Amino acid sequence: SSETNIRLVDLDESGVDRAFRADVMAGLSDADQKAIPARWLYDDAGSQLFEDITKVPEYYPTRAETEILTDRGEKFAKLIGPGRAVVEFGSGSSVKTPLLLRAIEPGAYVPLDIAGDFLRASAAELSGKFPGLPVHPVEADFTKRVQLPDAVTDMPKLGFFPGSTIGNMVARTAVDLLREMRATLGDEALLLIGMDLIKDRAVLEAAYDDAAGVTAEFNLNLLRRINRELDGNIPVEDFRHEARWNDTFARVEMHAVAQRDMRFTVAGRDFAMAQGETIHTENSHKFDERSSNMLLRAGQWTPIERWTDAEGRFSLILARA
Ligand code: AVJ
Repeated sequence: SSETNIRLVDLDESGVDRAFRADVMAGLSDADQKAIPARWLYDDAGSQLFEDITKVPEYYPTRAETEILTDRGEKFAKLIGPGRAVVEFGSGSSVKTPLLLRAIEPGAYVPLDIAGDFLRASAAELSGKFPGLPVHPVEADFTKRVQLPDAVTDMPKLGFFPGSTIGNMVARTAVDLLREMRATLGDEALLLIGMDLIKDRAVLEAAYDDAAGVTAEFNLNLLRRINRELDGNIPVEDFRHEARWNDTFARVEMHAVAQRDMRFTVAGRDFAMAQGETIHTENSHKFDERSSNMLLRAGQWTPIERWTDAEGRFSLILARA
């Protein structure tokens, strides 16, 4: 919708992303635990590295979710029915979308993403695969309520939020997002959402610390991005990637661990780190049946069906408004 011409990225006079700088400066200044929000992992290099992660043998979520989407098409068709506008939150380059669209005979497809060029390119590619399906890409920050295109106003909606991206959020933020989705999608809506499951700690930690070192690169790329975009001199080669299961919060945490005492400068400000101190860069929360139901209920959604892959590693949940 061209009438909503919101500035999604706010650059200063020298081209620096203000929100990125603010998050990094605040995150590196925290005396208790340095931390930077995970969304900044996804610059062009980071997005490519995440694509590479989905192919390493230890990272099971993408394959497990794809298996569910491939095998349960008939069940989706029966419970979801035809004619819904499928609204995908953070569509990116999703390879999973065609599996869903093929199964359910949608009335329209509305991919939402903050990365506009990427969004339009993948929307065009998807259009080619589904001639006759109206596709209405919307460049938007889907963490807030989104005004959907007029063309889908009268269609019931199916929200699609695969990948366990909800797991990147702490409970409070996840609940806020689910409620915003509920407001965006309306009273008749359904939501199909991926949530990764709690499992053996060694399996979880390996999934976020693959032997080939792709996840390590993904994590340390954030420090490289800071150096490049915020005029920093963080000694990236003196950091080690760590994936750590936090059992209290049921999440895998990614940290960048300083290997020696150090000082560095970012955007004109000096920082110090002691050997062993970390920068916390990502949370990936894992769920069981009860905790996922609880989260959905808190976010104003009622779970109606759940599916897992054959090995029981990952869940795809259908909920109604
Ligand atoms: C894209 C958020 C689903 O948490 O599993 C993968 C990101 N980080 N390996 C996840 C990620 C490290 C991924 N999500």
